[in-house]
Amino acid sequence: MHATSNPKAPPMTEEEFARARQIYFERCAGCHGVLRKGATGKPLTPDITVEKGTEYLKVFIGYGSPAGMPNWLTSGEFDEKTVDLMARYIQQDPPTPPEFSLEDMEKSRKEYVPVAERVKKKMNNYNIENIFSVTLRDAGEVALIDGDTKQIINIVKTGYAVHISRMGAKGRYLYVIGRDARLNLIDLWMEKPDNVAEIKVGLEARSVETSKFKGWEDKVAVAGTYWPPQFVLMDGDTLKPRKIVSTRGMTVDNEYHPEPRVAAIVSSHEKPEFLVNAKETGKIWMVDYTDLTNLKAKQLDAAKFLHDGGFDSTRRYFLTAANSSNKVAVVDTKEDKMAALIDVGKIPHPGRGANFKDPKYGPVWATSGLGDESIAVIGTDPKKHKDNAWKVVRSLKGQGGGSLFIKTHPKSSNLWVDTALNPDAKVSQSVAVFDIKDLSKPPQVIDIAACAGLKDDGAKRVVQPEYNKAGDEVWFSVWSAKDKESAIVVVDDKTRTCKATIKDAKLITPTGKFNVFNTQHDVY
Ligand code: DHE
Repeated sequence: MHATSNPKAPPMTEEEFARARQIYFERCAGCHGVLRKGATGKPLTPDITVEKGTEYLKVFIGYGSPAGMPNWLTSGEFDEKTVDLMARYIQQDPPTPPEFSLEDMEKSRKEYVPVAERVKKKMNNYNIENIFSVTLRDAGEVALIDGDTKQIINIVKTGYAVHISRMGAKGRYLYVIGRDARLNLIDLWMEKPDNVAEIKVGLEARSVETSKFKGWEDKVAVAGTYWPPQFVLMDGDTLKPRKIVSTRGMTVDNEYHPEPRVAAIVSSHEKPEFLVNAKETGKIWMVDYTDLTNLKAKQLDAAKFLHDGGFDSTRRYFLTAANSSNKVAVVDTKEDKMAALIDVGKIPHPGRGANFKDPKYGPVWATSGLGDESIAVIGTDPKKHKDNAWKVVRSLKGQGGGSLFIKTHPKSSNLWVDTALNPDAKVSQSVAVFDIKDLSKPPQVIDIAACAGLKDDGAKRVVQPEYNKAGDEVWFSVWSAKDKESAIVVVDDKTRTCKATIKDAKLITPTGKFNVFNTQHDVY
């Protein structure tokens, strides 16, 4: 049997423990933390879970909660036995995974095509700027889809449950990071775009970015890990690791935290710096990448727990969610200092957020959230609209809690809001679209899953709007379990009608979609 320090914890065999540990890593650690100290999800340390007991925990795991805990049983992802296994597992002591050094990283690194042997110019006829990199979550792959023809260009092997794709500043290399911390470098100039390099940067990761400041384009790449809690700076074209920086340390409340996971990273347009969110400490690191030997980094006190975010339309200010504080933190990347901490709705979750011109309040950035239906619209122009800057100028009412992403485009007057994690299937399968020209009107609700016309009864969660380069199409994933059919639905932005559905047996669990041009230039 597996030995644990709390005698009241239910028994488990070593075999059960090993299986549950793997499932926990794949499904739970992202929200609850490797050490189970909690962040987006509640803390699950044995002092709490043993008190609650197996039966209570099973209900939560099986049916989820409106605040964003997935319904693992009723969605078909876990069976009864797995729910029972996980309810017992989280009452055991959390195992501490090993550290991961620069040497471990270097050993894992592969250069499939060394720089000298790479193509010297674009060797294909694709309109690269309109390619979409689509996460095939449970397949450990991304699909590269031609945004013009809607044809799949290639399915590229990547890490497990890829989290995001980020485009290099020069528009050639695509950086793709898996939850298992495998980072792939894809060369879009190849006749058939594919991997040219790969590295494992830790055991669990969510974020990657490259240098975008003028003169430094793609020279340095950075990847942040959830475990170990650190980030690594690498050469942009070979992924050779150069410097690891640990994020362990004191929180904004001056308490030590052993696992401050690295959440969103963005690349400053104002200075040769990366902005790195350390989730649990609530600190935003500003890392100067010009001298890796004498590394200079400044830490700004924001709030807990930092998650995702993006720039305002001028790309000077970084707005990021501190989701357990129900706040949005604003960093001025020109002055390297906090500009504001703004109270918003429950558990803000912007993705990269949405920038548009509010007819009454001027330039704004908006976020929806997991915890309630509110959409916070925040003024972002301290020069010409000083009174509105860094204030919630309006709160829109979306379809409900469980919203993950919000999106618009400079050429559009629509603001699209998903509700992918809402427990009501009707809500999770549809999206709300607001008319930016008249935000007093209630949103139109569009049943995107119905457009996909899928033949089976999967979860069909509609997730993450993403525009094409021209800003006249918006793409949605219709996301079902890996043994069910999924699809991508393309909506005509002007008419708000479904224009195309991309279906293919290889499109397994599509979630995030990243348009090359929009990702390269931080257009959202
Ligand atoms: Fe994400 C962005 C972490 C679950 C799809 N997600 C991010 C970022 C972080 C993060 C830190 C910002 C990266 C950046 O900008 O550098 N996500 C986490 C989690 O910890 C969490 C809550 C649980 C987990 O175990 O991973 C989680 N995320 C999910 C999903 O279940 C989603 C819906 C489906 C999937 O593919 O896993 C999902 N996350 C995404 C997407 C983005 C993202 C599509 C990028 C949005 C964008 O427009 O930039």
